[in-house]
Amino acid sequence: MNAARVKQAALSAGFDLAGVAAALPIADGEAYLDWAHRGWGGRMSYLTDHRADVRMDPRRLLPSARSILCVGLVYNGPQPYSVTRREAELGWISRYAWGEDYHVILKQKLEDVASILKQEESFEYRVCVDTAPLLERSYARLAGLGWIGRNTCLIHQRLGSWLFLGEMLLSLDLAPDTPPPDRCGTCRRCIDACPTQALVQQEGRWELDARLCISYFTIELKGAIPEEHRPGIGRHVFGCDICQDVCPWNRRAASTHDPGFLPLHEAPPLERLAAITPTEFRDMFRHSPVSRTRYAGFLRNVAVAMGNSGLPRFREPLSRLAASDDAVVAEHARWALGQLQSK
Ligand code: B12
Ligand code: SF4
Ligand code: SF4
Repeated sequence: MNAARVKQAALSAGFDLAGVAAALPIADGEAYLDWAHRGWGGRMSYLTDHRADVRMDPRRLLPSARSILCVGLVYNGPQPYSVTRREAELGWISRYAWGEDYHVILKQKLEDVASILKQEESFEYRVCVDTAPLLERSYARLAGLGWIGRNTCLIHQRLGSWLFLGEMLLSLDLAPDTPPPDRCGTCRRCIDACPTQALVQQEGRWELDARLCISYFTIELKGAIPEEHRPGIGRHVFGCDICQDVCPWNRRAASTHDPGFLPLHEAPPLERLAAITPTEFRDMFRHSPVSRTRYAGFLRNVAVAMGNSGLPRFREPLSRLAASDDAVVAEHARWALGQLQSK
């Protein structure tokens, strides 16, 4: 079987992009270890524990691996970007979490690709989407899917950066693709737009200090959000899209053709979110990436967003959250009340 056939099978299974990289260690691995050792992964221990070393060689995930099929799937829709939604009463859920959980959708499609190809030849494979210790963006770049922008996202010249990535490690020997040129040029819009200055230059290239990123605070960080970082979070209740919203390559970004990514939750009113019960939270976000924050983490984020809204009418729902049994939610709500008071 050759690389063209494998990529064709990926496109016929519904992926927007497909390319091949060799299943070998890569130079970005060193930069990754530096990043992890510098502590820029914050408390995401799954990035910095023994799994940091696993990331150095894809053959540690599948010893027989010779090639990596890298795929991209667009999740974007025609809805306006967060930087244009100014309504103070609305929270912002980031674009990637509006629909169903992408892990499930991409894994199923990759299994479909394996089934198609298995009819023609037998091989070993392993499917990865997000959670495996693999440098997904780096391999996707090597497989020709796009370049890595200063916002650290993989960008495709025609489709933009609203892409999920997935991989299939394969025991097949396939001809690798070549990475495209970096097309950021002299632009630095993402760097200037980031409200928390999380994009930092490090030895000539831009990296993300996750400890400053809104996406990290609102999705990954458990417990209290450091007070000094709360104002920068604005009205984000799950993730952040700003450094992609402002990217010129997303001005005419493609829209998804996958019904699973049709938006269910976009910019919900904060007042409604502050009042949801645990059962409503489960029902609303059962199949969505938002479930990762869990109920209390989500209410914590809603409290911060209300505190940053400047709207006095949020005092009442915040007073209710301040009486929460969850100490973290209650403390963030008290902080938010203080913010509204000081305004
Ligand atoms: C941890 C994690 C996060 C962390 C840290 C993000 C980060 N930039 O490091 C947090 C929680 C902040 C996060 C946020 C988001 N994430 Co995330 N995240 C991951 C995860 C699980 C690991 C990433 C990682 O290893 N980070 C550590 C840094 C050092 O590695 P890296 O960013 O991959 O960078 C490597 C290469 O890109 C390369 N590189 C970086 N810069 C440059 C520059 C040049 C010139 C070159 C040659 C190479 C190069 O070297 C680095 C290794 O040293 C991946 C899935 C995976 N297994 O890879 C998803 C992933 C990166 N996330 C994804 C998404 C969608 C997001 C969000 C958009 C979600 C949101 N809306 O909130 C944001 C985007 C924020 C941003 N600007 O990056 C997608 C990215 C798709 C894309 N088009 O790039 C991934 C690939 C998940 C997936 N399977 O689709 N994420
Ligand atoms: S996701 Fe938001 S906070 Fe994180 S780097 Fe991009 S703009 Fe900054
Ligand atoms: S906003 Fe500009 S610098 Fe940032 S990723 Fe896009 S093109 Fe590159």
